[in-house]
Amino acid sequence: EWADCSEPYSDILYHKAEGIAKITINRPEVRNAFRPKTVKEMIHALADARFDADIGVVIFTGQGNMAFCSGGDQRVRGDAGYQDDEGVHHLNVLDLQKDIRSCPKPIIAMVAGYAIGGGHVLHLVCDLTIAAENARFGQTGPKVGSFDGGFGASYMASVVGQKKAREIWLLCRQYDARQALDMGLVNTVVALEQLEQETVNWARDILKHSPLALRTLKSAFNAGLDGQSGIQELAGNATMMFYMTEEGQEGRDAYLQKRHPDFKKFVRKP
Ligand code: 1HA
Repeated sequence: EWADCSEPYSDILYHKAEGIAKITINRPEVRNAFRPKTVKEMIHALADARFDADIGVVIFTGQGNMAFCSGGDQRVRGDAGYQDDEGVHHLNVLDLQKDIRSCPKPIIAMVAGYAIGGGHVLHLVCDLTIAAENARFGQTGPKVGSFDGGFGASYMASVVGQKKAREIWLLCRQYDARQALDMGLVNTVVALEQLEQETVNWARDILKHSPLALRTLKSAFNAGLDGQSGIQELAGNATMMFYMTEEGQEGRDAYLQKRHPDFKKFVRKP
């Protein structure tokens, strides 16, 4: 049974249950297109999930069966981005993408219906994607005057290969769940009625495993493609684990006790 934590939000729903946080874009009337506020709320909820020690896995999804997300809300697209209520233009979904990648907890995209445009890139940057049989995937940028040349291009190419990634962007076709599975864009395809149960099953399996192993693996998978910031993440985990050792703590203790550190008792491993 999900606990409802949606109270502070208008554009999303936010739920928690047994170690799982679920963030749902709640704008089904526009196929769950996001406006700056939607993205701001998703960033906020994701941060909450990250800092909640009881949460081990995050699910991203869209309200209803018609769409996961149809990308940026074209009705509020101004001349330099998507306009918020103050008229300021944003491309803040790029910040959300970075937060999804750098979140040390696994994130699963649960996709029913359309994952299109910027909504397609959102599922792409999640660690895993569980698709319902009615899921449809694709980019529209070159058709509607946009493109995502960041994770949307290079990371997509690393997921589906260069030829397929270029096809997806150059032709702007839609692909059904089976085609998406065949090209490695999703992890599994299930009946629509099974979608949430199956996604929760995957999350439960993940929750059985070592949090430290999971977070280090995630940063390791990111490291190559994310360049300096990928290395920073991976190295941050190394530092965290070093802090957890007696050897690391000897340095701290010596400093605080105003004495020379004694590292002699720590063996040099081959
Ligand atoms: O590329 C980026 C970015 C790149 C760099 C940095 C930041 C970025 C941020 C965003 C994006 C983008 O997302 S660009 C791509 C924007 N999205 C699209 O081009 C997809 C537009 N939607 C569709 O192609 C179709 O609606 C659909 C394939 C998702 C669903 O088709 P379907 O089932 O036939 O429904 P449809 O009748 O088209 O849509 C239902 C309602 O939802 C329509 O409104 P209504 O006529 O009922 O008033 C439709 O206009 C609305 N809607 C759907 N998607 C959007 C939308 N309204 C605004 N924005 C949308 N994205």
